[in-house]
Amino acid sequence: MRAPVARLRVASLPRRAIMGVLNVTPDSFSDGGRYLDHAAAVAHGTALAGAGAAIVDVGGESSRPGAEPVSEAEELRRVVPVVRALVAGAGVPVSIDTTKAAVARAALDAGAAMVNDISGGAADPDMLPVVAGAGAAFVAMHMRGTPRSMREHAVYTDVVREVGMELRARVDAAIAAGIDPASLLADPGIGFAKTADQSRALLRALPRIAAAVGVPLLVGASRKSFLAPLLGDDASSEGARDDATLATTVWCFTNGAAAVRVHDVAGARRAVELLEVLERSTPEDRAA
Ligand code: PMM
Repeated sequence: MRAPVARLRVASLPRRAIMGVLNVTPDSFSDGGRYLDHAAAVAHGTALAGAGAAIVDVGGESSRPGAEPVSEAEELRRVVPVVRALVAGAGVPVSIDTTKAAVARAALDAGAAMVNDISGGAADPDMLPVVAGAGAAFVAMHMRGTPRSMREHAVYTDVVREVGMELRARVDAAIAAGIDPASLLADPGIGFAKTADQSRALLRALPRIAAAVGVPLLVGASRKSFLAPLLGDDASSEGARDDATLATTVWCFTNGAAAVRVHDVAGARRAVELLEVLERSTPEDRAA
């Protein structure tokens, strides 16, 4: 058994933290297949940390709409060696993106400091106790159904109010299970059981959602399909989606989000630095 990981508190992350995405999958919608190879995955995770990610988020199961589930054995095989290598060498905390308690436990044993669960701990009854027992940080994301079925569940009367209440229930469950509230992030789950319009409504209402859930927000809008209708002919270009993602990053951070989950960490880092320069501008700078 490893020594317990140092407890990761949200307050110890940089203000406006960037979580870098590392999908060790053949089929994730944007980077599927690129990092299935162990060496490529570790190199990319290390590069994300070097580019300014405060956390590297390793996932072994695609959550694209309609995605086929992956067996526990296969998910463990994909992610655990990568987590172990990044914990040893990346120099930043590693998060495990999974809905399976056994995968979370193995990744925590390999040194991960955070569990990012797109079901908010609802998919596996052992998840919240495993995270609490390890003293790990937790991201509770909002989703309805599963990635296979979630499109059917994108029916809301008031999406902002309902997502806020349902996410609050997941946060309460995490705290009731013993997870330290200071180590919790909540995520409205852009694109998960949400139409493009609903995803945009949630982004517009981030301060209301933050107030409803009571813990800092992480937002994952990177390269998601709700951006496509805004991109015209460029919709399928990764560069165009990254440009659009940057706009969402700036939006999230100027609307109170604590963290964003993105593929293009270098771009997000530059945007955060510029925001901070602008905030530090003196009245004279502004008058010039
Ligand atoms: N999106 C994806 C996967 N995991 N986790 C959180 N907390 N928030 C998200 O929005 C989120 C996630 C799907 O995107 P990917 O295939 O690019 O990883």
